[in-house]
Amino acid sequence: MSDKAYALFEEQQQARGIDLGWVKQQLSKLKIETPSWGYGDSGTRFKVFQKTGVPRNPFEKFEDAAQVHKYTGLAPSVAIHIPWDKVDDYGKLRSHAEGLGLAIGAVNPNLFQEEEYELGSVTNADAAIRRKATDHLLECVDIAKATGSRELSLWFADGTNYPGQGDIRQRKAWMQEALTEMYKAMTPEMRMLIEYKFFEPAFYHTDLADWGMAYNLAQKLGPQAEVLVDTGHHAQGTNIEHIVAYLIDEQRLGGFHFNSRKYADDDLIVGSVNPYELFLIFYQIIGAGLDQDAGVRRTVEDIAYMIDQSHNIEQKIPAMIRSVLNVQTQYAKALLINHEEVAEAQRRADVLGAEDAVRKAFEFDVTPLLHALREEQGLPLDPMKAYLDTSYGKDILVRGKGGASW
Ligand code: LRH
Ligand code: MN
Ligand code: MN
Repeated sequence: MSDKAYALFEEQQQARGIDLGWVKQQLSKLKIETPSWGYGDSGTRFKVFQKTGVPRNPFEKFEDAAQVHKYTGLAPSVAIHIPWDKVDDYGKLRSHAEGLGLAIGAVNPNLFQEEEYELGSVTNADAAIRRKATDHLLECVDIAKATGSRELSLWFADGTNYPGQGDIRQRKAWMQEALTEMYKAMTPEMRMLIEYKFFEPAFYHTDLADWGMAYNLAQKLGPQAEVLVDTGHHAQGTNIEHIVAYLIDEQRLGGFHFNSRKYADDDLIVGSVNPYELFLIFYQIIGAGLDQDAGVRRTVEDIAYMIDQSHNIEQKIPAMIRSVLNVQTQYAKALLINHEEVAEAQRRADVLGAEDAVRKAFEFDVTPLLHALREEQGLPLDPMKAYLDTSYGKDILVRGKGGASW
């Protein structure tokens, strides 16, 4: 790294009133959870592609995830999806993860891959199917106890394809009933993250279609229920950062599933298409963190940053390294916003001045800052190169084809 580049950068930021000591401190606290399913075989609605070398079981998924953390220092936990990651002994999986320097993160119940769930899981008109689905939610609470996970992350494929197919209000009641049962089973340390998505696989109505529905349900359930924002789950043009600001202010933003979306829920690499959106999301979060209101600050510290991506055509470990680095880069840029300068422009009703105060932070090249940070943390300056220079990617080819898939 060039010390000169960093010295110049520091000088430039100091002149703007930005304290790089504080920026680095914030950056060193950034933790991004990666999903176990991002390491396995995946695909599109049309085909699951089988790659050579993908993990054959949950234990190997953690081994691959450990590589991402080793070179980036950013990804110390891994979310699991049940039954994709079902094992006989979760204590064993936990020790394996811990031995690799990782923790088991959010537990995601899977209520969309069994035959019975064709017409819905917790909102199915058949009471026996609703019972089975609710029992699976309870099973996941028990798994979370064994894995030491704090988060239970819920997404439902439930919905209908045609008007009249289901009783929307009745289904709403069934959803609340099932989640209430789960909520009561949680320990006081746990929290339920409720994810929404406006379409797919159901296309007429989705039982939890937007943040308002998820928020309303969380409100009814209690303080341990919060909303999860998957950046891919919105209509084109939706102002996601507005939703983020609103939920933080209501102290109900539980976390994120980061990914990049061009058309629908395509789960592409976060920050690859619209890095400015990611930057603006962080602008809202950082702004709320600086707020005097202690409640808002607590919420900000508790936000679970998670990746939710499937890597179909790209190599999975480098794709995950790219993803967490993209998040770090946009976070670093957002930390360069001078909030006082923005507020000052707002007071003057200076529209362009306020917009400029935000945007110009995005335009800085934060490479010298990230290099300095990694040097201080004993990490390689270029984590991607450091990983690609090893033989890990080649060594895992002995696993062959036909690994774990969703
Ligand atoms: C749904 C979803 C959900 C997870 C994941 C596998 O679209 O994003 O968050 O269950 O897919
Ligand atoms: Mn998601
Ligand atoms: Mn999704």
